[in-house]
Amino acid sequence: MSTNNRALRVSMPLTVCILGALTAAALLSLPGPDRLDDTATPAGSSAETPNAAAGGANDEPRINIADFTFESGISVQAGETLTVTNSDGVAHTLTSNDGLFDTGDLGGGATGSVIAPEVAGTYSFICLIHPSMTGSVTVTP
Ligand SMILES: [Cu+2]
Repeated sequence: MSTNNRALRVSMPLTVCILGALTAAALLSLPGPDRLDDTATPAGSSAETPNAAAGGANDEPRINIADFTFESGISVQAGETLTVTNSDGVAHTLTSNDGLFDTGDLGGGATGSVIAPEVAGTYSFICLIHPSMTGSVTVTP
């Protein structure tokens, strides 16, 4: 008796599965114009708010220091937080030549941040501890 019951319990979900698979296959094979529209949707429609409050955004601008060299080619929006990571084993600073921003001493492996100036442009900086270390950041409006 119990064998029959078990067989029933197994066959019911199986039937549902097969029906579901067939339905899915039928839907996928439909020549839906909607599907074509989906792929054609431009990706730039999700506009970021320019003055978004500082938070744990994943696309936060970062600059890395390694081997006594500032990472180059970094750009940041005016007023935005720029995260600075010191990947060396000794302390560095990232200090604006114009005194506009300064991480202060960043120990080996430490992370700090500066706020980008409000005026767009290219800003040069140095490491106060090793003045031969120089770099620049591009601030965009
Ligand atoms: Cu340094």
